[in-house]
Amino acid sequence: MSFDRPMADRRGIVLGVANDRSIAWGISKALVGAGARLGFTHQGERLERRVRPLVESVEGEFLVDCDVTDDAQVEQLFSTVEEKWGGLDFIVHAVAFAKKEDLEGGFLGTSRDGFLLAHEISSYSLTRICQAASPLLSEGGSVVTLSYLGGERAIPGYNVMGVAKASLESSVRYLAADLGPRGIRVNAISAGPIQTLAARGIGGFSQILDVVSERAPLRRGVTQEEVGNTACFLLSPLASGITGEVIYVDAGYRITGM
Ligand code: NAD
Ligand code: IMJ
Repeated sequence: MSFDRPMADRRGIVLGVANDRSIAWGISKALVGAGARLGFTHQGERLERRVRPLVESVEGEFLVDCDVTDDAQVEQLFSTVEEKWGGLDFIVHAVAFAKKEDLEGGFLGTSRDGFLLAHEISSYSLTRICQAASPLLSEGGSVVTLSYLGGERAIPGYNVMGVAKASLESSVRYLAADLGPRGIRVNAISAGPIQTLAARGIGGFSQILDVVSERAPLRRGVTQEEVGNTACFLLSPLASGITGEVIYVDAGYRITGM
């Protein structure tokens, strides 16, 4: 392994690029810098227009439509991977969704529908993707997903997404246990708040960023680039002894935040 280009010749897919502010895009840029070969997915035609130029700018090798709730699209994604590459070294899962109405007010009012939708997209999709990727994943393979502190603390407004993140983090441990004997690692990054599409329109988001800047040991928030570099590390052989973990990239906020 080259310390200079730790991802040289490794092939992986990135799920969750919506625009150039997406955490998945920060991760993609770090991976390309480390020498990785990438394939991408987008969700629906509307996002394709925005994502295609980004994919082309890093010489992404394919871009396929993949709504994680659609089994046929998930199967199609891995048919494409098999056809293009015949195998897979890593996966970036940066997908989450809950109904807007479930991210307002309290958790108590969460509907059955809203609960199931948030869990299907934000948690089960990781297991579904690992399942479908499993026959293609190589020894030394690595999977990274994105979580948030609201999965372990009750953070105002995060509500059903917090419950889904707790489920996602637990899924990381069970998937790590199942895939570990084949030399495949699974980890989560719990990122501090970052201004992305998934953060836009969330009431009080800039106050949350202010609180982080005041209380975090580093006295600032984190960037897509910092999350990208950590993901790149976890996906690379540099992290070969790390699996089933939740790694905090939050400027230390978790250890001092109230
Ligand atoms: P983003 O809006 O850029 O990315 C979310 C992605 O999820 C989008 O690309 C969207 O297309 C995709 N998605 C939603 N439903 C989908 C579906 N049914 N099928 C396929 N894709 C679907 O926002 P982001 O902040 O980059 O979010 C990426 C991840 O990071 C999420 O898991 C989020 O929970 C997590 N996260 C975000 C923050 C933050 O403050 N922004 C902090 C910690 C963790
Ligand atoms: C989201 C909601 C409430 C509080 C929040 C967030 N805080 C942070 C986020 C404090 C940091 C962002 N985050 C970590 C997410 O995982 C966001 C997920 C999300 C966002 C939306 C907004 C638009 C929509 N559905 C969403 N589903 C999931 O309609």
